Order: sequence, then C-alpha cells, then structure tokens
Amino acid sequence: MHPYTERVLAVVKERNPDEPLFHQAVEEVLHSLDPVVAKMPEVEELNLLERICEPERQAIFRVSWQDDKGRMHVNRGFRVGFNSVLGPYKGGLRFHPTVQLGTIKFLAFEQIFKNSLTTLMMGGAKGGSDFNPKGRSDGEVMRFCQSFMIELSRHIGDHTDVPAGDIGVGAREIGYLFGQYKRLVNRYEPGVLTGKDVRYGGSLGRKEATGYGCVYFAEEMMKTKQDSLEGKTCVVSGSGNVAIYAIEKLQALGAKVVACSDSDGIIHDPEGLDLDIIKDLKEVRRARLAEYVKLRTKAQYKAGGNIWEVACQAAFPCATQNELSGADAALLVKNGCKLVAEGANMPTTPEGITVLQKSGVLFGPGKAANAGGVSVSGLEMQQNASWTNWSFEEVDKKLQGIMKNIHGTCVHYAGEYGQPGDYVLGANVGGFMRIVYAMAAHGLV
Ligand code: NDP
Ligand code: 2IT
Repeated sequence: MHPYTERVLAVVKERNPDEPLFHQAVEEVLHSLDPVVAKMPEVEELNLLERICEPERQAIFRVSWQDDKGRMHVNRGFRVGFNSVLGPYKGGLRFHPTVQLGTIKFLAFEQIFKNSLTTLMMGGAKGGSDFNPKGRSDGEVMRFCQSFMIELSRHIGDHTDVPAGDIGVGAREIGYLFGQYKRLVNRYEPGVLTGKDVRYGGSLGRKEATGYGCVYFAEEMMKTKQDSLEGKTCVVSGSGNVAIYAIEKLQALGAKVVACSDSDGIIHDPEGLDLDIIKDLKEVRRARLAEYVKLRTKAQYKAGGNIWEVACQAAFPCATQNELSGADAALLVKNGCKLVAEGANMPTTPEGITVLQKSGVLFGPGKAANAGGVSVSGLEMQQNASWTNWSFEEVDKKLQGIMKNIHGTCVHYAGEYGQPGDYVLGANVGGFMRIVYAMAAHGLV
C-alpha cells in the first residue's frame, strides 16, 4: 500500500475502535484507491482520503416506545450524514437487532461511492435502529416509527437529508414515518423520504428497482463475455425486497432461479421458484419461508442451510453483509458459478471476493450492482420536486440507462488502472472521481 493510504487506514482504525464492518468497507475502498493516490498527488496534498473517511455528522438518539400491552421499551436510533459534497445526504434506514453505530457507518460510507456512481445529485448517508420489527404488530411498529421520527425530523429535509428503506424498513414503515413527519413540521413535503407508496407520492418502479437494477447490471457483465442470463440456473439469497425483485427480473429474462432463503433457512426448488408464493408469504403475510414447501411439495426446506451449496451458474447475494465467505466462494466456483452480483451491501467477505476474482468469476460489487434502488429514489425526488409522476416504463427505462452507465464507468476505470474486469476497483475509483473533484472545488469541507 502507498504510505499515505496506509496512514489513513491506521487513523481510521484508531479513531473508530470496535467497528469491524466500517473498517472492512474503508479498507476495501482505500485498497482500490492506492493507484489513484500514486497518480494524483492532490489527493494526498489536500488530505482527501482522511476527510472522506470522517463522517460529516452523526446523530445517536434514544427511541422510547410503547408495546400493545402498555410496556415501555427503549431502542437506539442513528443517522449518519457521511458526505454531502454531491447532494443532500441520501440513504436508507435499517431496523434490525444487530444495528450498531459501526453498521450504519459502513453502510453510509458505501453509500457515498454508490450514489456518486449514479451521477444523480445525492450525498451519502444511512440510519436506523436496533429495533426488531419481527413479531411486532402494526400498532407497535407505528408507535416506534413515530417516536423515531420525532428526533429524526430535526436532521432531515428534502434539501438536507432524504432517508428511505433498507432491511426491516419497507413501504409500511416509510408510511408511518412520513405521516409523523408531516404532523411535526406542518408541511406536505413529499421529497423528504423516498420509497413511499405510489398512492401518495412514491415512484412507480422504486419497489422493484434494486432487484431489477442488480439483474440489469449482471446482464451487462454477461455481455462482456458474449453471454446472457437466459437459460442460466441462478441462486438468490434472502427473500426480502431486493431478493424478490431480483428473482422476478431473472425469471423474466429466462433464467431459472432454484433457491432463496431467510434468516431461518433455505428453500431449494429444482424446477424453479414459484414467486407468487414467495410474494404472498413475505409481502402480504410476513410469514417464514419454511411455509413454502407446504404449497410446493417438490421443493425442499433446510433449516439453517447454506444456500451457496446449491449449484448455480450465477449467484445473487441479496440478504445481508458478510453472508458469502471464502469457503462459500470456493464452493460456488467448484459448482460452476460464473457470475456473482451483489444485491445486498457488502455481502461477500474480502476472502470471498479474492477467491471469486482469482477464479475468473465476474464479480459485481454492491455499490455498483445494487445502485438501482437509490437511483430510483433519486428519480422519486425529481418527480416529487416537480409534483409529477412518471409511468413505470419511463422509470424502468431510466433505471436501465443508469445501470448500463454504472457498468460502463466500472469497466472504464478498471481498464484505466490496468485491471480490466476488476469491477471492485472500477466501482471504487469511478465513485471516488466525482467526489474528489467536488471536494477539491468546495475548499475547506
Ligand atoms: P428486507 O428486510 O426486505 O429483506 C432482508 C432479507 O435478508 C430477508 O429475507 C431477511 O431474512 C434476510 N436477512 C436480513 N438480515 C439477515 C441476517 N443477519 N442473516 C440472514 N438473513 C438475513 O431488506 P432488503 O431486501 O431491502 O435488503 C437486503 C439487502 O440489500 C441489505 O444488505 C440492504 O442493505 C441491501 N440494499 C437494499 C436496498 C433497497 O432498496 N431496499 C438498496 C440497496 C441495497 P429474515 O426476514 O428472516 O430476517
Ligand atoms: O443501500 C441502499 O442503497 C438503500 N438501502 C437504498 C437507499 C435509498 O435512499 O433509496
């Protein structure tokens, strides 16, 4: 590593102790930026790396709420505005019991580069809470969201910071958050949150955008090998928002998706997943995936199983961070997998990435491959700002254009820095370039 890059990484680790996910995200990016540091002396002269690695602001707050029995609970809320040089802070909210400050910082850091790659006007942010919505009634979730918004409302705004969904935060939660925000500020400001239901200011195509976008990106990667996803056997981990719409688009393109998962186990359906059943279980009934096999008797359910044991030609990790290890990557390679596109944020461990890249597997990192979600959030902001709505087809066409453009950016920078086909390098450098010019232009920021 370049001595400057090494120094910055050491500072980040010292300044942010006990935040391994944040360290992991920073280390990957800094590693990719090493050749840029060598080529562009102004990066060190202006100390841009250290500045990029320090969040602009971090809010941590108590969220008290009452359950259906009248008991009081306390959770911790977070909002990290990491970088606003390219636009208002933008990024999702995650509600999951594992959420800590370091989780939010890793996600917000990734979001800076992802949002830059989209070329839309969005800075990087993330927020959330260690609240666990699983098993909670609608009323409990509503009261939590209302309480969460009382503090969050002080930090957000359509030109300041625009949250959206992530794990555990979907249209239901965004609805409660939006309703509370409106009551608090006495203004109907559709642009303050994205991922809203289409019936009150959301964008058509936002729900589908991350999953569809990931598959569009994967299709672009396949094209570089004069191949396509048609007829390919695929595996998609998770069964939430991103996974469901990745499966839907893969099936539409003629691929066969044979397995998906939730945190309890995996389903393997060798004839191809029945997505209607999965949507009903997950989107309507909020049930567990284990129930799938009651309706599809030829499918198997394995409690706690490892989805990467299922042989496939293309794999789409769409659940959570570090869900695909070095050993999993080796299994995928052994079973003939030729492509991995990350729908989730940082789902592949550093060891996993090394194994895949060394084996010649096309590897699309999350900050490029899953940028479709935030891209359509950006399009939702555009529609809200002009108080108009676009058709599904118009949004989808723009999404396809954005994903194609991000793919082109990755290919361009990987080539420029002598690592053709290295999408990790391409995405990190491509994202960095817009940020670095803007930060230099803004002076003391
Ligand atoms: P959802 O809450 O809709 O779904 C998450 C899925 O992943 C569920 O099937 C869940 O299983 C599983 N999962 C979550 N945490 C774990 C865990 N610790 N171990 C095992 N399985 C887990 O979230 P999304 O689909 O929105 O998000 C999935 C990933 O995609 C995340 O990494 C997110 O950051 C990323 N992402 C999301 C975007 C979006 O627009 N929503 C945009 C870009 C990236 P269970 O239900 O059992 O918990
Ligand atoms: O990780 C992500 O890009 C998201 N969760 C979506 C963020 C957004 O603002 O739509």
